[in-house]
This record gives sequence, C-alpha cells and structure tokens, in this order.
Amino acid sequence: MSRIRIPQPPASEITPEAVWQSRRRWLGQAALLGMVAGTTPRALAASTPDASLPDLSGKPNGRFSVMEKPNAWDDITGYNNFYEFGTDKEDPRRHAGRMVTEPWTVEVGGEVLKPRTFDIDALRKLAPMEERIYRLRCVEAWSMVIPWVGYSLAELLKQVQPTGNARYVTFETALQPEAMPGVKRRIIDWPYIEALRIDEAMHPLTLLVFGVYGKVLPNQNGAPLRLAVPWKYGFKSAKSIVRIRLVEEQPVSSWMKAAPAEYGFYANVNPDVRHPRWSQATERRIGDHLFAPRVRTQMFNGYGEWVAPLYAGMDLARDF
Ligand SMILES: Nc1nc2c(c(=O)[nH]1)N[C@H]1C(S)=C(S)[C@@H](COP(=O)(O)O)O[C@H]1N2
Ligand SMILES: [Mo]
Repeated sequence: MSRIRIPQPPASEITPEAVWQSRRRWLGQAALLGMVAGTTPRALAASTPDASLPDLSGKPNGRFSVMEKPNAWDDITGYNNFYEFGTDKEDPRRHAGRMVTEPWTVEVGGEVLKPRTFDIDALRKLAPMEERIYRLRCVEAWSMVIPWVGYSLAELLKQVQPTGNARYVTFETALQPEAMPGVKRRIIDWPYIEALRIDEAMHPLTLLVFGVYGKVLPNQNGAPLRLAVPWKYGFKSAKSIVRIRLVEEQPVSSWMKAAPAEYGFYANVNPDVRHPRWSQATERRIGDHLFAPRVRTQMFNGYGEWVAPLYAGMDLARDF
C-alpha cells in the first residue's frame, strides 16, 4: 500500500466555511427555492426526499463539493440511466423496486493480500460517511448536481491491501434477471462491468456511495452501493456493485466491448473530444427551465486542478 501515492487537492481548492454554510442552506431550502421559481405544488412535493426511505446522513465535505444548488429529488431519482431496468429515463424508477438489495455482500479480491467478502452493514460502518455535492456529467451531454453520501473508495481498498501487481480495479454489478427487464436485450454483455486505474480508484474524490440527500440510496440510483467518479462520464460510476477485483492488466469494460469507437477506458469528461455521434463541448443542465441555454462543459468536469496530474504525459484524444 505504501507504494500508492494518494494525491491531495491543492489548498486553493478548499471552499471557505462561509460559502459552504450558505450552500448548506440551499439543501434546507430546496422547497422554498422551488416556490420562488414558480413551480407547481406537485413539483414542489417531489423536490424533497422520499420520507419512507431510512435516513443516512454524512458530515458535509465542503472541500470536495461543487458550489451549486443540487437538483430536485425528483430529477435525481426519476431521470436515470440503469439499463438493467430499461433504456427510458423513467424505467429505473418504475422497475428497480423489484431488485433485491438485502442481504447484500461485496466480494473484494484479485491482487490483494487480504481478500474478503464484506456484508453491506459492515461496509456502511467501515469509515465515516460524508456528504459531497458532485456534478454528474453523462456522456449523453446532460448533467445534474447530486448530494451523495458515502466515503472514499480508498478506505475500502486499504482494508484488503493491494499487492504491487494491482494496477487496475474492476467493478462488477448485480445481475438479477427476474427483477431486471432490461437484461433481456443484449445492449451490453451483462453483467455491467466498469474499471478504473488504481491511482484513479485510490483518488480521494472517488466516492463509494450509500446514500443521497440524507437518505439511503433508492434502488434506481444503485442501491445499496455504487460509485461516483465526478471527473468522468457517468457510465464509469457503476451501480449496485457486487464484486471488486484488483488486476494487473487493463480490463475491457462493458461499454468498451459494446462500442469501442465510442467509449474508451478513461472516459474523462473532455469537451475537446467529441463522441463520434455528437459534440461534448456543451451540456444540458437537467432541472433548468426549458429555454435555458446549454452550458459549456469543463475539462474533467471542473476537477482538473485535482485530477489532471493523473494523466500527465498522456494524449487524452487517443486515450479517450
Ligand atoms: N449497473 C449500472 N450502472 C450504471 C449504469 C447502468 O446502466 N447500469 N448507467 C451509468 C450511467 S450512463 C450514468 S449517467 C449513471 C447515472 O446515475 P444516476 O441515475 O444515479 O444519476 O449511472 C451509471 N451506472
Ligand atoms: Mo451516462
């Protein structure tokens, strides 16, 4: 483990406490803001978390959060990509309730000294939960702001002690054909597999997520645990993880296998590299009013100061 250097963000990125406190108020006043914007009472109700879900709070981490108002609960839990449940944005909310998330274990193995199968309860207690507000930039050129609850994936990886041969980390996600109408279509080779380089996986920004908006994750967002890798396109953030393997060779992820010309291993948010079928220069911000202009996409989704050093010397147009 001592061989892996965990990069630390520069001090200039640290958010002043006062700014952070005012951002906190956005969360508390989400309903009020809805009223100011003139939304209907129905939309207002949907802008706050579902009270039936158990609470899961985290200590606000201002340093790692974007200074933007989070999207409404209804956007975050009703406009989703989770192809196991179908390809329409409403399919995950409609169908994901059938996924069985209890009991749940995560097997962590491969190039590690201490392979181990963790129970979800043990994982929830492994490290203190933090709340981090991340922007999620989908490869489809839309984005959202989401207040996740979790802790750095590095906390989990440290437990199993990666060997010197561990150069990549793969994430395998749940496959429950009875509950997942989407897997009948072979859009990708199920189960959904994603992967990171070890230094990306160990980066403190890479979050293992258990909750959102102070509640445990709803199934459609990847219950009971998923990743959030904020400087990469959303598809890198695998949902409903069941297996983590540390490996020596660069893995082939599901999307690379399905469409190698469109989806690369790195998948860093990069406005200069177009998707073969569309530009990545701008994004539509979900929740903005209908005629709001598209917004310029930032390199590394705005996290360049922290993560650009990971790619020093690489040609990111070739390694897209
Ligand atoms: N298992 C699994 N994980 C997945 C996906 C998926 O289809 N299956 N979609 C990805 C994509 S394309 C995006 S944009 C994000 C969406 O996360 P959200 O619905 O919680 O916003 O999840 C990612 N993780
Ligand atoms: Mo996505």
